[in-house]
Amino acid sequence: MDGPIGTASETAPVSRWVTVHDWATTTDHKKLGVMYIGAALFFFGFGGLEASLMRIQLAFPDLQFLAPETFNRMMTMHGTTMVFLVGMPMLFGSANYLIPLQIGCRDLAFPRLNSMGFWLFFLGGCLLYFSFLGGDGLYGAGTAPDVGWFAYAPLTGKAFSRGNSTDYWILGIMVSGLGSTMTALNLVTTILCSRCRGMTFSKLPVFTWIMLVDFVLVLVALTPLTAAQFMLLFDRFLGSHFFDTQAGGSAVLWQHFFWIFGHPEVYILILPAFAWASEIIPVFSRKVIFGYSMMVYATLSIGFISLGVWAHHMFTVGLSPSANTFFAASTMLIAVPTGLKIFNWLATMWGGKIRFELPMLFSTAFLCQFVIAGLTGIMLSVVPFDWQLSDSYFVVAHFHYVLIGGLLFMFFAAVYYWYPKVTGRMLSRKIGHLHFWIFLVGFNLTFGPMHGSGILGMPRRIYTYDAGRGWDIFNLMASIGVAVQAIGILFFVWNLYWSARNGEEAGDDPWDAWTLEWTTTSPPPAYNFEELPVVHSRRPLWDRKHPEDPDWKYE
Ligand code: HEM
Ligand SMILES: [Cu+2]
Repeated sequence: MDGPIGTASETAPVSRWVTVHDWATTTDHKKLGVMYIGAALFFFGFGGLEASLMRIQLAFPDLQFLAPETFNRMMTMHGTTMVFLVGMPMLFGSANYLIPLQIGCRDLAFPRLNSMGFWLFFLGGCLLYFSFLGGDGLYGAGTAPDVGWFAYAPLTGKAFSRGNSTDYWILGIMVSGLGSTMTALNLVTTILCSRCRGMTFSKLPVFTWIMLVDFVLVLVALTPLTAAQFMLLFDRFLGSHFFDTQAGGSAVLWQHFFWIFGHPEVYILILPAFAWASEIIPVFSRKVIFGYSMMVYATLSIGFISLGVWAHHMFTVGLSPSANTFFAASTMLIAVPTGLKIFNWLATMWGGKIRFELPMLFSTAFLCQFVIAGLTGIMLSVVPFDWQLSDSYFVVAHFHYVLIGGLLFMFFAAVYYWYPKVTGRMLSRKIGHLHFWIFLVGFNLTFGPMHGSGILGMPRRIYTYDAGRGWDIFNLMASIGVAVQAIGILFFVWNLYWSARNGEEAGDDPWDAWTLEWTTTSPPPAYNFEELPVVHSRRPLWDRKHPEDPDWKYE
């Protein structure tokens, strides 16, 4: 206690503010990466709560748990949140954190732009949620937006959507989208310009390759959405009639604009899962990834084709038969490169020394569930089948198998894999197994039965239903499944918290991995590398560990 003024005990509260200030003003890609992931989990809490409320309402026929208007709001906020405020930050968070480490540089090309991108994204999300404090929805009642995450015209025109909740939806997503555009541009520039010596495009880790394609998609896809949102604002406030069918506008025009964004968006959300799987599966199979260049070309063609298939969301709108045929065929075409990837991951595992650590466990579940999602997707691309099942619970089942069975399972895999790098500690294996098995059961219990209720004709976006249509048991199972999933998620969150303090020390390279991020300390120092690395192959760390048998001899 005899030190100078401001000894430890006196400065403790001050230093907490210093920490907050540090994070709030940081331009370090690693801190921003962690903040993106933190924001994703924050909004995931809201999105999950909204989903749970919907599932409670749908657990039994004729329930009156939520009012119809409230159900619409929960559905809109859930979909919008999960797509823009959970899926997107997962992408940007992992890319922000990992790409500079993987390509051997010290930060993104524009560090301050990176910080601005994050804060715009985050404040856009907050703006959307401020609507709960009084946005007024359809018919001027209530608060949060209630027009669906797709905001179909003419429902979103001034005539039907009174109050300002739709404006919150437009502006919140626009602001957050502006941030995403900046960050995507920043990451593209970084990958193009900041690679370390020797890191040619043929040596780029598959993760970074897939992310590069993803950011280009972000740039291409967000633009039509922003344009459409401006047009909608003009309709609502400046007397234009883009989407006003009474004055020569077109409601189908909105759908075209929206889905030219919306379909690639689905690939924007799933490509990170492919990127994580392409790092994790080889490391835990102790083999190089099978068909590196095939993986890259498959990613490029997925990115390309995904821009041309949007109208499969509009098969029931009444486009011409030739348009429907074209979009059905191009949709089926996407199955080819996607199937190729699945084949390559399996071939990577084939004959490998597989270690079923948690990241691998989640990846294996991802493979199984994603195949189901892919198969139901191909079924839906068949036009007469889609006429029957469009806007039914079959579709809800299909896209949740993509988004949860695909994206979320691989997100968990990625967290278990890279958490040691970020924190210096391992996640608990015991809690992790509880998380895995409980969540696996809960997820399949929730969304498996929806295929059934969908085939039996249950439409999506209904807030209740009569008994005796054969839907009851499927709905009850789905709602119980949500409770099970929630327990799984609680174990995950508990694991994140508990292991940060009590986890086993990780060391720099706990999985015996191969890419550059594992050459730094865990957590990495502020400037990543004291000396910028030089690489000679796709697995620089393998070369360093096995100088007698390096990869560059074979590539
Ligand atoms: C935690 C488990 C989840 C449950 C129980 C759940 C449940 C639901 C329900 C009941 C609907 C309404 C379906 C309808 O009436 O059309 C829905 C819609 C939707 N969900 Fe989920 N969901 C979950 C997780 C997710 C995740 C992780 C994502 C994306 C990353 C997601 C994306 C969507 C989208 C985009 C919609 C469409 C909303 C709309 O049509 O406006 N969901 N979900
Ligand atoms: Cu689509």
